[in-house]
Amino acid sequence: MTAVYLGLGANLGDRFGYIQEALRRLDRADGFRITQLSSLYETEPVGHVQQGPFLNLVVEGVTDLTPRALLAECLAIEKQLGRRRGRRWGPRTIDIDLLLYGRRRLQAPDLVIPHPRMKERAFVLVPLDEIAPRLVLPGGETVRGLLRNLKNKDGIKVVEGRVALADRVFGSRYF
Ligand code: X6L
Ligand code: MG
Ligand code: MG
Repeated sequence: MTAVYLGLGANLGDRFGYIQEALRRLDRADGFRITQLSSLYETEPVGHVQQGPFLNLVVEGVTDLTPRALLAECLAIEKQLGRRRGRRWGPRTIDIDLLLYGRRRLQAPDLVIPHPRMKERAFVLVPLDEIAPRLVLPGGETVRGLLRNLKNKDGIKVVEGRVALADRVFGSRYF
């Protein structure tokens, strides 16, 4: 069993509906179980700034899937939830990024772990710090340390706390 962290984002259509459905489908997938949710954040778009605001959160899970099998599951759920691949970094119904897989490093054409942009993204580091402040990355950095060095932590606000969110998505299940 390996501890993994996923980043979810949505900025098209019923953003919360897509996030909620993605969380439920991930948790139901064979070989993967959610162990913690961050709060839900509304965040200003980064990259292509001419698009609507995102809802973002980070999920902690445990898995006995390989990184590649877990990636395939994430991509399948994106597809089920209507994601269309348009221009790079364009708007999406749901994006599920594999951020960290234990302390492993992986560099393949279609899968790079740790996620190459996570270390400078407030919309990843702020929610990750909430659920795993002392987490150590493969390079030895802590999430808390990366966040301390981050220049721009603006444009992100909590829209629902983690307890209320977990209750809304998973009912009375205890994390
Ligand atoms: C220069 C060049 C500056 C590229 C930034 C930043 C590219 C972020 C891609 C960049 C650049 C990304 C989300 C988002 C995207 C999200 C919010 C990406 C991929 N995904 N903005 N922008 N949340 N707030 O999940 O992360 S596109
Ligand atoms: Mg992404
Ligand atoms: Mg992605």
